[in-house]
Amino acid sequence: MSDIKYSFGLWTVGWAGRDPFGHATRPDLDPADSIRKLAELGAWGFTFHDNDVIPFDADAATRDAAIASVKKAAEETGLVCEMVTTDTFMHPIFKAGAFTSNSREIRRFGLRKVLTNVDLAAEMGATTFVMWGGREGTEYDNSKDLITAHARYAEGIDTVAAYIKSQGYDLKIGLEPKPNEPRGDIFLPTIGHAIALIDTLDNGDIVGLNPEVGHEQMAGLNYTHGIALALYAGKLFHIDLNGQHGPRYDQDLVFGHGDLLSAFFTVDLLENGAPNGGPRYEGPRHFDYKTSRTEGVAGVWESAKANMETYDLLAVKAKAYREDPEVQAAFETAGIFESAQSTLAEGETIEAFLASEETYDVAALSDRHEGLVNLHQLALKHLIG
Ligand code: GLT
Ligand code: MN
Ligand code: MN
Ligand code: MN
Repeated sequence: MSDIKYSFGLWTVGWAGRDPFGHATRPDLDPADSIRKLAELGAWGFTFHDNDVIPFDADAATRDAAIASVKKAAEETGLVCEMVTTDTFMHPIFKAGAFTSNSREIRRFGLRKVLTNVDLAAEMGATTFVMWGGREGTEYDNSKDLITAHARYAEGIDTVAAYIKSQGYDLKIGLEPKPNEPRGDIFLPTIGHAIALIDTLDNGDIVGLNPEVGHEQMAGLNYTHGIALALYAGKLFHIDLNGQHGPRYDQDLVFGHGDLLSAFFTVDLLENGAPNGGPRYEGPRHFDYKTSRTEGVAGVWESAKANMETYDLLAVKAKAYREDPEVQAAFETAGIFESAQSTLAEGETIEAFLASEETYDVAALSDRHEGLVNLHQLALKHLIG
């Protein structure tokens, strides 16, 4: 395998197959065993929710033992705990949200759970703290004051960010958008919505995004465009890679097992950067998928391997695509390199621009051949050739 840093949520391999229509199809796994197995398969890191490891009702001794067991497995294998996240969705107390519940007591309970978990994240050496607000939302538009709910959401996130700073932790928050499921409508449904809310925070400098492939695609959106915007905004702090077939329930397939062409362009952007350079994603290649419930335990590890294998294969193909002189020539024809020139010249004022006698050959410009089908066919040939 390549030396790309792959990381896995313990809840991904740990999913026993319980869904709204059926019981578990596999046994629950011991998180420490999962860490050992992931290390064996060549993963670099792991991530977890507090309750993937520590039962919701755990007393202090149970909690300490659970953390010690995971730490021991991490130390033995060298697997890095790079991200920690909080379960604010499973327990019935969070049925109407944690940070956006109408109940102030529930919000204070949720905040305490998250802040306690920030301490654990720092203790584990994690550098990213993900917040997926799965229950922050509604089924009915009149069930919350929608403006106030966003204010409470912002308040909660800002408080967590302020706490991270006050403790001097080396942690950044990654908000994870999702349009729906489990709520009818989840707040911060897309990358763009999250960036807009971050802009209102006092401590937004340490708050960014953890976009998931399938979640953007559930909203009918283009994941690669979304992470490009997040990179441009300096907000791509973490990623959740998986597969999805268009707008429907959250499929959480293995990376590349959904829209393969989209996965190719995602890998191309992550591994090779944009054609004209610009900000790069330097974090771990993190997978958040679910082993299909048709699979036995063998399938859990086959699926984990398949994620890394698919990414590796796409990385090799994306590199060859970008190094192909024909592709570079097609970039030139399409004007991709010209797009790096600013529209106004350096120092050119708007007044000077408007006053200039510059003329445009509208007919010739309209006839411009972009050669985009050729360029895309070159990509396709690299992908399946
Ligand atoms: C849950 C969700 C994922 C999020 C996890 C982080 S929880 O499994 O479906 O997309 O990344 O809280
Ligand atoms: Mn998902
Ligand atoms: Mn996710
Ligand atoms: Mn998920």
